[in-house]
Amino acid sequence: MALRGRFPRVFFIRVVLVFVLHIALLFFIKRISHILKMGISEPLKNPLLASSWDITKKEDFEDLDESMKEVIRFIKMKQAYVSKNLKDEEKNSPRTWKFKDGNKAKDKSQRKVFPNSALFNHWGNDLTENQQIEAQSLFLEFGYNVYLSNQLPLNRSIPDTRSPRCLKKEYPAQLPTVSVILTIMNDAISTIQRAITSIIYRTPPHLLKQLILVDDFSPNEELKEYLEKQIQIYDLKYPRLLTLIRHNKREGIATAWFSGWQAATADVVILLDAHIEVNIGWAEPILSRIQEDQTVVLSPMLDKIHFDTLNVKENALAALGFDWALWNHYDPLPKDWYNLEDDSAPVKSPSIMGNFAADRLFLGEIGSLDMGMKAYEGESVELGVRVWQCGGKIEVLPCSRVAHLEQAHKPYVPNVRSAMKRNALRIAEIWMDEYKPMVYYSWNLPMKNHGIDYGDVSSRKKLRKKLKCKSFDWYLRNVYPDLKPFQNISAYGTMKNSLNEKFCLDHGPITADAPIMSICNGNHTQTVLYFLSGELHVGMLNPNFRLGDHCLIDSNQGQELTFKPCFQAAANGWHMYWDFKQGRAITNRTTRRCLEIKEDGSGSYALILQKCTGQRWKIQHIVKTLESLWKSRIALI
Ligand SMILES: *[C@@H]1O[C@H](CO)[C@@H](O)[C@H](O)[C@H]1NC(C)=O
Ligand SMILES: *[C@@H]1O[C@H](CO)[C@@H](O)[C@H](O)[C@H]1NC(C)=O
Ligand SMILES: *[C@@H]1O[C@H](CO)[C@@H](O)[C@H](O)[C@H]1NC(C)=O
Ligand SMILES: *[C@@H]1O[C@H](CO)[C@@H](O)[C@H](O)[C@H]1NC(C)=O
Ligand SMILES: [Mn+2]
Repeated sequence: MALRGRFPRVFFIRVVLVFVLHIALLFFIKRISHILKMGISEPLKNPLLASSWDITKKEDFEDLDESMKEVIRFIKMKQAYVSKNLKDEEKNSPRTWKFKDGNKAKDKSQRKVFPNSALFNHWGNDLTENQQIEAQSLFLEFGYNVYLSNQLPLNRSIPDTRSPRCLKKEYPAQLPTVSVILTIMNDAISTIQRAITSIIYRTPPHLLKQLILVDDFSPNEELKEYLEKQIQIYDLKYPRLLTLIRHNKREGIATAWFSGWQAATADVVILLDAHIEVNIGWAEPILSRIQEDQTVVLSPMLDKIHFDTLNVKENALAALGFDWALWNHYDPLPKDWYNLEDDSAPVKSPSIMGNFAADRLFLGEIGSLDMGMKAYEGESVELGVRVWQCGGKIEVLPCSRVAHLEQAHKPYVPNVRSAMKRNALRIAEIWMDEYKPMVYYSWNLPMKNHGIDYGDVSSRKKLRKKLKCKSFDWYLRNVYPDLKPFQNISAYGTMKNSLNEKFCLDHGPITADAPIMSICNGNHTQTVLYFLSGELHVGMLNPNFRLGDHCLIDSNQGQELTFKPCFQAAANGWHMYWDFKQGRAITNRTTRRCLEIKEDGSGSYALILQKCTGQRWKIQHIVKTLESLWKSRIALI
């Protein structure tokens, strides 16, 4: 009791000290990552090192990427929380705030420090506040639950997701050897080690010739040193199995694949992310299929490791397709496949599933990897169209299962969209012939003077010629008929009225049934497609537009306009055809009434149909080459 008067000050000093250490810890995790200096299965410890980082300096704050800003906001939040509690303490509040690490508080339901963080939706209820902060900062750093990953055994079992038919299959004793290549980009050590462990345990040892790690200049600088040490340890048990390649700058996935492929010596290469766990019997189906046919490029079927709980969920079997922006998505299984009535049969796929296997020499013959592809995104489609057009094929193997850790966000891969846009144009220019405008439409770019540098494509075009690769038209007809081209587009992009060019025609919210005018913002809801037929589609370009797109129609009620699904409007004979020439009025073909806008008194505009008053419209991009483009084509739809 005598100590009571002094207690708050002692407590305060302790809190401040622990805070300094905490901030040091958070920056340490980002900047130094000594975490790495552990033995293979030693649990990771909290590295507490001092750091001179001063988060109060504004310009430093501006330099940080968003995720680190978020950490700092959290720290500040926590500081506010502590000082509040400190006052409580002084007021002799019964509430005490233990600022010590430890699992003591397990019995109590913990306050959520990050109520809005996706990490804690289904996980982490029993973590102390300090543990929550550590877990959250690791999560922001890597995009998945590294805190939990660090605690799970490296050799954990995961559910066997193969169909019963797969278990009955027998594979030849003699199979090709394999070099497994793991590409690393800012992956956590324990996650990489779990990938390595699963591969070593679940691949027949006499077939596993190499395990090559390609580190694409991960930001955690000591990864290389750490991995080199690890390799020495692995070498004692598995001589010369592991190899490490580290890029000196960030190259992107295609070049990382290339580096791995170049270092490989086995018959077959399998290229995987480093945040995976291969499942039982994963390698044999791949190796025996390639033994049968060296021109087939394979993707193991990916199951999902949840980013938060790290539980494995079986994914439904699918092929991997893409849209005209060249974003990948899962496609339904082909009809032919169902006819086989065998759920272990390989699935023909338009593209690879991010991870793939190939005969090493065959991959070289078709140009290995396009190192002109930068950063991340698009490489699966590039490989997909190249393999098919140049004489190979792609299959997904239901009996080969690899669990893939999803990332809730991708730190250190800033601006995925702009990388994708650039890579998509590159693919379009090299491989897509007269269909390349589809990609430009989808990205709402003009065909010329778009200002996007997609690199030198001449050597890849030469390669295509040398290999006598087939056309993209062939690819669409024979491999991917579900990818429907937009035909007869005469204008695309935003649509502005001469009355006020700050406003653009806008679809509005997804559920909207009438168009609005809103301040031009480049949002996809403001892109329109105007067809030669006179149809005016508003909103995001959709390759299956016949099902999903919205057409502007006259509701036939006074001045009002409305949206209807285009296929429905066409089927019902609704009036959906508009006359338009660039810089002119938009008129109803029947009544000659005009689509115009009217100020509503509050500075906004409403769209109306009225007697023409001379308003003019402009659509951003006009298609000039249309006639010649389609003249010789048989309609594909
Ligand atoms: C993992 O390794 C430990 C230690 O070698 C062993 O006791 C355990 O059975 C292994 N677990 C699995 C699932 O293989
Ligand atoms: C495209 O336009 C041409 C020429 O006007 C026409 O013959 C063809 O049917 C149109 N195709 C589609 C799919 O509307
Ligand atoms: C784009 O449109 C969507 C859907 O209407 C909306 O939620 C979003 O806020 C818009 N973005 C911008 C930058 O206006
Ligand atoms: C054009 O006017 C006719 C006659 O009023 C009407 O039935 C039709 O819906 C209108 N169509 C468009 C696209 O405005
Ligand atoms: Mn991945």
